[in-house]
Amino acid sequence: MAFMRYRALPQGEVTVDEFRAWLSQFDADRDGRISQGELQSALRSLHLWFAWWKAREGVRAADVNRDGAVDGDEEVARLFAFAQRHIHVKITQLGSYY
Ligand SMILES: [Ca+2]
Repeated sequence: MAFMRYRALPQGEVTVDEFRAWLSQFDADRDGRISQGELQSALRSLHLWFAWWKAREGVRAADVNRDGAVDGDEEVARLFAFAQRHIHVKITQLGSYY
């Protein structure tokens, strides 16, 4: 039985490198790019509502060269900024359980 267990985002302040390391585990086809579907899995692992919608908005916000996936330093940095704006609240909430 295949049970995927994902590492959680570090609690508190997350650096772009930590974010990238966390994100890379959802790169299912290991092509070094995060597609909308892969981003959706990442958001689901955070138990976020509207993961599909947020994944679409995240790729839209980050995908500078419009190839449909997030790759490269600039796009990851833009996705990180998007995540801080849109999922940061949830990350802090998760922290309060411990
Ligand atoms: Ca891209």
